[in-house]
Amino acid sequence: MVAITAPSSIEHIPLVRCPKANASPPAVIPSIDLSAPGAAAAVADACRSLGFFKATNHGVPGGLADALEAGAMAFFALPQQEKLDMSGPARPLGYGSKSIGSNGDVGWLEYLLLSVSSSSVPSSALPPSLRMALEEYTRAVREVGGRVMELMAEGLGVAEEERAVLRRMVVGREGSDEMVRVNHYPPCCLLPPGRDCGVTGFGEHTDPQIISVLRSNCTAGLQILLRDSARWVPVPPDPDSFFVNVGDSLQVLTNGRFRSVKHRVLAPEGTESRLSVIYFGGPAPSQRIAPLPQVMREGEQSLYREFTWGEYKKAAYKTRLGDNRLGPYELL
Ligand code: GA4
Repeated sequence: MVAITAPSSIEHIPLVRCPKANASPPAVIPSIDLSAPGAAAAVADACRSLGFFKATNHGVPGGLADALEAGAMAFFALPQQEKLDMSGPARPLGYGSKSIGSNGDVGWLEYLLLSVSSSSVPSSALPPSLRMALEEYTRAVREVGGRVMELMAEGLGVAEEERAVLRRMVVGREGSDEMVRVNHYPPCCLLPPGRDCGVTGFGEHTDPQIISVLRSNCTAGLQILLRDSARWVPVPPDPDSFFVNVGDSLQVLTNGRFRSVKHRVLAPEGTESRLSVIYFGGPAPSQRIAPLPQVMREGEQSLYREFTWGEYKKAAYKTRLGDNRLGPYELL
């Protein structure tokens, strides 16, 4: 853990203009065309091996993300007190700066964490343009999440008439627990340029939900952990694509076939800030999280003690970011 003692430069960060994203990411991050034949098998492969992939050809117009990025950067450029007054401190929802969760984790970032109801993002005090951009963006990204969950089920071999099993736990389901998080990582230049300043933007963790769908501007920083080689690899940013994470709950629903991915963000060096927006697809608090009968082989034992999403979330919020939250639920 890096102690962050330098003064904050979180106010007045200019909007970053994007050069075209690198067209050929390192082979390690699978890039999947969601509309191509074979997408379901590719999604399942990526979720088994990495718990992470890049989704292209997703159908979300670029303008939605651009509008949200502009609105978010204008919001983060406001004086600290105004941001707090508008959204309230993150406990856990609202505006947060450097402090993550309530158990002592810190990072080089500020953020907005909001809950999403099926029709709106309840953030009534936010500037109207930001609120509208968030609502439109969230509606579109939720659809990407839903489509991905269908492809996941198909790739797991679930029969056609039941392929909506995962999607229906989250999308359009009364009381489902969807959230959206806007993270702003200002540049952090604690060391001479060219040296890895190594400051943590957001510490390593897995997401507790079913899936997370992330989009960032063109500033790098996201890394994922390759479980097999215990190696951190950078994820080249691509503002035209989404990145999908398998969450802990999906690991349980698939009885360990899909693995939740450990990821982290390093603070940007140089002059450009990183802005990312993440949609977290969680089910209703009463949803039972246990291996889906549709994916289990005959006689297969569950690897996890069953829980509800509400129980797991409550326990998760008592942990530190880097803790192994599924550990206490593992059987065998
Ligand atoms: C990680 C995924 C989401 O960002 C989040 C985070 C939450 C928070 O920031 O309040 C947590 C973290 C996340 C898991 C462990 C607890 C709770 C911070 C933390 C230390 C919103 C979520 O749902 O879980």
